[in-house]
Amino acid sequence: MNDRRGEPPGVDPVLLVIGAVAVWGLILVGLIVAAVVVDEPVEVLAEREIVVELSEFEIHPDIIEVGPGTDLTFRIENVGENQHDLHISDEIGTERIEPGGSDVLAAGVVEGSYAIWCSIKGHREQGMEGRVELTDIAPALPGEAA
Ligand SMILES: [Cu+2]
Repeated sequence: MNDRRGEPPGVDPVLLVIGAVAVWGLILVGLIVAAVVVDEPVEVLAEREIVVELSEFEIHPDIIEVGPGTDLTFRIENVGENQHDLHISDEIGTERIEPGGSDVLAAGVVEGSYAIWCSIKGHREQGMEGRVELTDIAPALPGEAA
């Protein structure tokens, strides 16, 4: 019988080997995935311009469905009576748009669904929020520019 009570506490060497192999395996998989992702160019299958209207307190249309590979541009019109803006992330968005004003936001190729919102304090909570939804097909939208 193998009595290990006399040995210093530690990890079984077999487990160490298994752990090392697992770690190297994960690193290898990570490198392969990174190489594939880096090598694959973003394929633009369609360019779409969507007219989005901002008002108190909504974004219209609030659901924008686009197909894979869509290079999306927002043409934003503030039809409300207060300043508004349109954000697609915390970092990316328009400046504040005056009532009656407009702006253009190039959102780039849609790679997944995401939220859009007005970043002015309290506006998102009151309803100025929408979503870009990535779908298999891209139906024509009422707000779409010709
Ligand atoms: Cu707003």
